[in-house]
Amino acid sequence: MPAFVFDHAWLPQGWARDVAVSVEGGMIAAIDAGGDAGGAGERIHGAALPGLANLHCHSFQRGMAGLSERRGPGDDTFWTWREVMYRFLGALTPDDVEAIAAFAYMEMIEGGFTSVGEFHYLHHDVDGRPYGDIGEMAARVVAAAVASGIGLTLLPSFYANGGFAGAAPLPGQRRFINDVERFHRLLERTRAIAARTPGTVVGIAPHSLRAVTPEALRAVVAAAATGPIHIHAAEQAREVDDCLAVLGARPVEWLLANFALDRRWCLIHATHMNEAETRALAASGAVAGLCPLTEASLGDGIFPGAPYLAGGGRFGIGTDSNIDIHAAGELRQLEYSQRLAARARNVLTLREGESTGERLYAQACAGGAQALARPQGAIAVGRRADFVVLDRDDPDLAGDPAHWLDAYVFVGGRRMIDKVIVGGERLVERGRHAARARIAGRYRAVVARLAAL
Ligand code: NGQ
Ligand code: ZN
Repeated sequence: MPAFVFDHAWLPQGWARDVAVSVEGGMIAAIDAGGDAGGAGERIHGAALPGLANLHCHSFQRGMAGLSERRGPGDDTFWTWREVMYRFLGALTPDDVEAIAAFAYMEMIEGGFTSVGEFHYLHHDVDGRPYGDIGEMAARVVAAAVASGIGLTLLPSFYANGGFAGAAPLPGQRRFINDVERFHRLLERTRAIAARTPGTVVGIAPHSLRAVTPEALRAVVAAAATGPIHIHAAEQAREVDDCLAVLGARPVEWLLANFALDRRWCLIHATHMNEAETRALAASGAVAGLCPLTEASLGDGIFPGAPYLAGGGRFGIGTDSNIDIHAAGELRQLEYSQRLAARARNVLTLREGESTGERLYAQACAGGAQALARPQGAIAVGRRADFVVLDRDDPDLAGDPAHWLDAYVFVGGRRMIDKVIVGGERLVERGRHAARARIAGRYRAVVARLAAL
């Protein structure tokens, strides 16, 4: 029964000193603030935060980071980026997918995330035919998570159509496509694969209202009695216009009207909402899956953050395209986008004197844990023993702890991360993952091979 004694730890009630934490089966079994775990604990010279969940990720896209930053012909938009992305994924083998995912997951742990929600749609071979094992790619994602040590919520994506109104898939989408019946076979196989790795959670991810018809969406949701349900919604203005034209309502409006959105649901992006949608989603209990760095990278728009939080809305954060894997960086971008739009400061707080860093971190912890159905997000008994330990010797942590979350989110970011502990296991020391050399070596070979194609 390993135990740690943290110099400082951020408990639900705030910062505490000399916090002894004992761990059983990867979970926090006891906490003694001001104690020393009977002298048995390992002293950790640092400031421990609860590990954050990364609720939205397409891990393979890490392999094209930096490859879509040249101006294309004509207007360069989300839709032209998507063409580059489809060309990139057309070359990936299962080995490539596993190597890229392992590298992305390792960077997530180094960057302050202790679990990931993989919104997984790269299911089939390059010609669109399922692999001999329909769960081949799911198994690769699980293997990558195991290699890195990250907690995994696997969200097999249901992708049936190339666009609204049941449009036929584009050639670049062949690898994603299933009908309802084949999706259920894939889901069953994914559950069997995941069951071999304890702690892996499986949910479902109908890709978007573009990629599934209302009837097919109803069938897939009805068949999933429990577990998370994630869907992309209202990321791009064009998607809102097309949805209005075909379904007669805006994407979030349509989902609210047609499904009982509750704690199981996570709407990814939810960027373009009117006031009524913002209010209703905030009151629903569902989580908005915000991916601020990707949303900025892709030119999506700005989430209506202030009214959503004022209405009690829940959110978590995701790294989505993995252009820059950085927990603190996501939270900073979230607040900064709001500031640019509102021409104001400290927009995502609710009370005078409140720390923006603390509010963002606490809400993202809670929303991420809910959306991924994982017992994490707080240093508390019964939660997973996941800790992001900031370096106590960092000069920006020499002052009052009341400012430490702000220093982490807005000033130091990942530079401040010294250790990361996942399920009681120390995976990162001095900011580096223990398996970095091996995982990075394999990833480097994939990057070199893809560049030579
Ligand atoms: C995705 N990414 O599934 O990877 C999408 C692009 C689409 C974002 N929406 C594909 N950021 O939406 O059709
Ligand atoms: Zn996405």
